[in-house]
Amino acid sequence: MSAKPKITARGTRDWQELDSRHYLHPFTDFRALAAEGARIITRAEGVHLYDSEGQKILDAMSGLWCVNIGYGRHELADVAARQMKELPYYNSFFKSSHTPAIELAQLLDELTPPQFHRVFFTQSGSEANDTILRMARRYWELLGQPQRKVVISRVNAYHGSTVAAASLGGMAFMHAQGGLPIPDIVHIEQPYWYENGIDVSPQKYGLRAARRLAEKIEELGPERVAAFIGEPVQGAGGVIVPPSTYWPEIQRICREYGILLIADEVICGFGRTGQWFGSDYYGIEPDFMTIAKGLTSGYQPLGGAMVSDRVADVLIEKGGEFAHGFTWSGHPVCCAVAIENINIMRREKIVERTREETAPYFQKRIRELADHKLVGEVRGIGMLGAIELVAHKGSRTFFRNRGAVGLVCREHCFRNGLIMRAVRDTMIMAPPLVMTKENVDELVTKARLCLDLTAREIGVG
Ligand code: PXG
Repeated sequence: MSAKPKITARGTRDWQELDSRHYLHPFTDFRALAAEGARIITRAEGVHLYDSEGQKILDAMSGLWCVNIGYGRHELADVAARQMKELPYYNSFFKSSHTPAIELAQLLDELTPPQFHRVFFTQSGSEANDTILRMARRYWELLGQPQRKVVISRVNAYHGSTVAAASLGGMAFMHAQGGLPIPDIVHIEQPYWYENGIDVSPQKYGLRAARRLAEKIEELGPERVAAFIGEPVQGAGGVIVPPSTYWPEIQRICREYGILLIADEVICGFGRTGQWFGSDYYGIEPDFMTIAKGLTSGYQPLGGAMVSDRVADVLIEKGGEFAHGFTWSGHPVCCAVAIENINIMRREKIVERTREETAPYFQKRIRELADHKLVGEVRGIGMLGAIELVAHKGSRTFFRNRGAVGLVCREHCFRNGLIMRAVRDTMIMAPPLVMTKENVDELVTKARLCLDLTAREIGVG
C-alpha cells in the first residue's frame, strides 16, 4: 500500500494545494507558482471565463490564441460524443483510414490556398512543425540535393516546444535550456519596426528586415538552404506585425533562390486575421502551412501540416514510405470536432464578420489607448492586438528592467476580470472572433483602467 496521503479537494485553497503538489505546469516557475497558488478556472461561456472564486473574466486571449468561435458551443460536444460512440479511435497506419479524417482533409483542401490539396495530421502545432522540418529535408534528398538542410527562421519566433520546434523558434530563453537549437537551424532579425526601425519608415524597414534573408542565404551558401519559416504575424513573440513590404520581399527571395517557404499559421489561421489564413491576408504562396489551435477552436487537440503540390508530388512520386507518424495522427474525434467547428464558422460567416465588422471595430477601439502616457504604440491586424508599454513615448525608450512593468499590468488585468498576456512590456490580445461590440467596449474600458492602475503603481503620473 502506498503511504501517500490523499487530499479530498473542496475549495480553491485545496485545489491550489493539490495543484502545487502534483502538477508541473507548462512555461512556469514551479516554485513561484506553488508560493502563489494557481488560478482555478471552472467553466466558460461565450467570451467569459469563471474561476473557483466566482469571478467572471473577459478572455481577451481566446484561451491560448485558439478558442476562435468562443466557449460553450454545445454542437461541438454533441459531435464529439457521437463520434466516440461510433468510432472512438482507429489509426491511419497500415493502409487504414476513416471518414472523419478523410472529410476534414477534403474540407481543408477547399479552405486553403490553391497550391494545397493534402494534409498530414498531428496532434499539435509543435508536432506539425517537426513533421514539416523532416518533409522539407526529405524533399531535397529526393531531388538529389541532400546538402540542403538548413532552415532559416527569425529571432523571437515561436514554433512550439518539442526539440525541433523549439529549435525552429527563436526564443533565446528556450535555447538556453537543454542545448538548443539542433544543428542546421539559423535565425535572422525579426521584422520588429518599433524596436529595430527607429531611424526609418516602416516600409523601408520591412525591406531591410526581409533582405536579411538574402544576406543569410548568401552567407551560408544557397546550395545548403532548404527552407525559410515564419509566422505571418509573430504571436507569442509579442504580436509583431510586419510592415507591408516585408512578406512580398520574403516571397521574392524564396523564389529567387528556390527555397521552400513555410508559413506557420498556428495562430494566424482560421480567421484570426479576418481571412482564413495569414497567407491570404499577406498574399503569399507558401509551400507548407502549419495549422493547429483554431482548427478545432481548442475543443480538441489537433494540428497538421498542409503540404503543397510542389512538395507532395515529389514525396508521392519518388519517396516510397515516409517514415513518420503519430498514434493520434488524424484522431477521429478531433477530426469530427474540427469539421463541425469549420461548418459553424462557414454557416455563421465568422471570418467575413471578423473582416468586415468585428476586427475593424476592435482595431479602432484599441488604438484609442495610444494616448495613454505608458503606451508607445498600439498595433494589430484582425483580432490580434498589442500595446507597447514604454518609459518614454517620444524617444521609444523601453523600461530598464524589461518585462517587469508588463507583469504589473497583467496582474491588474487579472484582478479586474480581464485576461491579457504580457510579453516583455507588451500587452497582447487575441480575443475570440465572436466578440460583440459590447465585449470589445468592455475590453477597452478594462484595459484603460489597468493601464491607469499600472501607471500609478510604478509612480508615473
Ligand atoms: N506555432 C505557433 C505560431 C504557435 O503560436 C505553436 C506553433 C505550437 O503549437 P502547440 O500546439 O504545440 O502548442 C504555437 C503555439 C504563448 C503561447 O505564450 C503560444 C503558443 C503555445 C503556448 C504558449 O503565447 N503557441
